[in-house]
Amino acid sequence: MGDTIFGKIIRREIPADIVYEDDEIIGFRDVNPQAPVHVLFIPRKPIATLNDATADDATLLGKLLLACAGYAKREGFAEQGYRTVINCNEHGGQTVYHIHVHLLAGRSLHWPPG
Ligand code: D5M
Repeated sequence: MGDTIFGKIIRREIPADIVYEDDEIIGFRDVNPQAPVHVLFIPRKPIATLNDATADDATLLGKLLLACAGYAKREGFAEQGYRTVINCNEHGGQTVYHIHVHLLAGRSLHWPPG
């Protein structure tokens, strides 16, 4: 796949407010926050969309979700609640083609989303 702005963040070519990092995953604040807490968790591996993930990525996808939950617990909003979202392709509202999990928290979120 082609490079994306998230690839540049991974390689530190552009700045980001990084709040979590391990050898496989980076978490950073969304530039256009939709809630008081809005963090994106991405794999260093450049998977374009959820459709492009394979069985080989199952553990990595699980780690992405666990990274979200771990962050929520450490930051103290896990009990109050939060939402994780993966947008896929045009109708899902995906704009950056490097798979990412949105972690949204800090307010009561509406359902269904628009
Ligand atoms: O979400 C893509 C998200 O990525 C969207 O909420 C804005 C955010 N974004 C775009 N560029 C940046 C940079 N440079 N830093 C942080 N956040 C960024 P999607 O699900 O693809 O619509």
